[in-house]
Amino acid sequence: VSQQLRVAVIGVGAMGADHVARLSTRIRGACVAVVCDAAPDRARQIAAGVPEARVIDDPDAAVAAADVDAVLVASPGPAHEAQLLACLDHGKPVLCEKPLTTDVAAAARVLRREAETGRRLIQVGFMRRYDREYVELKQLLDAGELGAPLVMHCVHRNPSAPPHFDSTTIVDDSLVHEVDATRYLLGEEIRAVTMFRPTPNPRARASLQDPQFAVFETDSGRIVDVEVFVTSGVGYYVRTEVVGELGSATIGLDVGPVRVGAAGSQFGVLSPDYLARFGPAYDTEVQRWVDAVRRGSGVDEIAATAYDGYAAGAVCAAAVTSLRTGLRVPVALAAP
Ligand code: ISE
Repeated sequence: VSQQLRVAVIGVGAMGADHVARLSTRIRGACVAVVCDAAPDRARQIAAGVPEARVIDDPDAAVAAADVDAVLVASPGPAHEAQLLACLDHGKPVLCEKPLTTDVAAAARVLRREAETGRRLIQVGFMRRYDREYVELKQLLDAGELGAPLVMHCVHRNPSAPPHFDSTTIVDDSLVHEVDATRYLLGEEIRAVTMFRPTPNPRARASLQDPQFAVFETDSGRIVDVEVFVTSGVGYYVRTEVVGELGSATIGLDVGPVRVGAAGSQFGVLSPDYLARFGPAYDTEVQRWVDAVRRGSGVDEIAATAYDGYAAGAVCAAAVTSLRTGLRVPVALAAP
């Protein structure tokens, strides 16, 4: 690895473009060497803002390029498997945006191939693990300050959904964060999922099941409920409460300063979107990935691994089945 970590960013939609900006301005020890996107014009437009970056249209060639040390995958989920396998074939560390893949068999193939390399090369972009409040909540739980955690309540609201979102995408792209948060914070697997279908938002596209309501059961019998509502029309609002034997803790209240004015008292302004709400978490995540790769360990120690990505995918697959059938669906997981 040369002094600067030379990164290829594959997929420069909203998330990938944000990563390009981050890598080329705020992150120390890295630069964007290559930009790649299924829409070549979009790649050119983004690369134009980064003097040292060039465009390679073919993702395989972008991964293989001699001046690329590591890869950041931010393409749509269904494209991830092939791009991850290419990274593994070339022995290049990769930070892959969630979801790892959009089907469990593909995730298992990726996991197997990574094991064959004998190294950890894949880190999955569950950025909430780097959010200051999540870090504090995790420390609180690990230190036993709430006693045994018993129940967790999660709220996940977006102002609006991208046009390509259908009811399954809500599970794979949005609910998946709560799956990782549950596994990470509680430190155990989810053994079953039941999905409920509340009255759909009349303002949402017809056929979109939004909001969705999930109930996870963990291996030890804890219950986690999640409201996901991606067409809330309001703001970006992610809140988590853990209830333990000694008390409860809530993060994500997003209250900021309390304002009092002619209209009465009002809490702070809601984040407009996830890039604003989790911006600092993304910065920390990418900086720690760059540092870990430059040190020679392919992944950061608190990052989600390929196995975490696989397990989250297995829970999401069960959730999609439950969304269709209304039944409680057990999660089938291979051993780590
Ligand atoms: C988006 O893809 C994300 O990852 C955001 O964190 C999530 O809140 C949003 O619902 C997804 O669409």
